[in-house]
Amino acid sequence: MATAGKVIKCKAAVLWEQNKPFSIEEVEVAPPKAKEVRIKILATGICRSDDHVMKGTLASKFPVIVGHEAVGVVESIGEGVTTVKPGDKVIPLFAPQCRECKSCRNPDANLCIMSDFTGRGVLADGTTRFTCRGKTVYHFASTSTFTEYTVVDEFAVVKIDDAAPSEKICLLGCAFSTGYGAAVKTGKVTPGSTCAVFGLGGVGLSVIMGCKLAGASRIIGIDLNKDKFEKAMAVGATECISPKDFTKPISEVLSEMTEDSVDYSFEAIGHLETMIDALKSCQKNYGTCVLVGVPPPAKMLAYDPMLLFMGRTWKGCIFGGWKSRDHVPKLVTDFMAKKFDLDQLITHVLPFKSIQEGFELLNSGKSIRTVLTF
Ligand code: COD
Ligand code: ZN
Repeated sequence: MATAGKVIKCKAAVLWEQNKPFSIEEVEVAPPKAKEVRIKILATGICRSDDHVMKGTLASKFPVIVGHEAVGVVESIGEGVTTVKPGDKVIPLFAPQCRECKSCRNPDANLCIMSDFTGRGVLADGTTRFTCRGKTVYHFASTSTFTEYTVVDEFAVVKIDDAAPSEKICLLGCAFSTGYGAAVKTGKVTPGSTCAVFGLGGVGLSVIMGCKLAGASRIIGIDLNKDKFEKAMAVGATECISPKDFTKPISEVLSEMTEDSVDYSFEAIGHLETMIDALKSCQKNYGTCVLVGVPPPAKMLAYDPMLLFMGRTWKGCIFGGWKSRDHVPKLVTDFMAKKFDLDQLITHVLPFKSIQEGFELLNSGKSIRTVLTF
């Protein structure tokens, strides 16, 4: 492309400091260095984790360009890039896969050593490709997608089917893959089993879709907000309950509803109390509980070890446990084959310039997923 090798000036949503709104700025995006890829973003979803950076509950340097759930097209590649080429439709990967580290070599693991969950904010060579008003701007989670163009390391991007609709499959970059993978990949829900899903936001709904696809016979959705029930039933819950309707813990309610508790429980809220109640909710001898909600920073859990001693399995996962470069293209293929539907999760589509409105929808609880288009 004509822009290859040159600095691109484009629009990006910059967070200059914590607790301040996005500022749409003209930024300079440097060309990709060796083993890097410059991407033109086509669509990007708004995720709670982006909001966590804004509020300071997720570590990051400032100024920063956040956003990590997107689809784009490769504009140019640096020296030595072999897995994508200009013109390819791609998904940037916040959970990268270098294919060399110990986790990448383990068939059951997905937390690549190159992941940036601690807020380093730079590419693998230790520098950034963004500047704005003469200042260095940091990257976020190996991706940075709230910009017309971004640069990522080759290990943090994968080619997908060119025919896939960008405004929908951007959700495979985070929300859907996270919840769906928690059920089918990490929890390994079995046909005929019973499941309980705590929290019916976008992630919880994706867990429900996974449980349904895995053949669960009973899927019980739990949320304080009963407005969430209709959609949960539409995507596969067989019944929904609210803690507000009971004086006892949900784990006890579930035990009565299901004859000695559910086989699988999932926590998609991110609260310490519901994490423990989700653990108590799975069958005491063989049940599995999966933590999907991001725990609050610097908080400890206190719970009765007997809960685990009796035989329960307690696990967690990031990005559903998927190995991103191996699995994301297959998830896109499954979507194209109509194995699951993402329409239920997308409540709003807005132009990129309305990003601040998208975050207001998130914070008022009115949206499940807002997708920004360019
Ligand atoms: N009991 C029942 N329901 C509750 C309670 C409670 N005590 N408290 C809140 N809820 C409900 C809310 O009413 C809401 O419906 C739901 O829980 C939470 O939904 P959202 O919409 O706030 O959140 P989501 O679905 O977008 O999910 C966000 C998580 C909170 C799960 C968040 O931790 C997350 O995004 N996790 C993904 C994990 C991951 O891998 N992240 C990595 C990159 S983002
Ligand atoms: Zn996310």
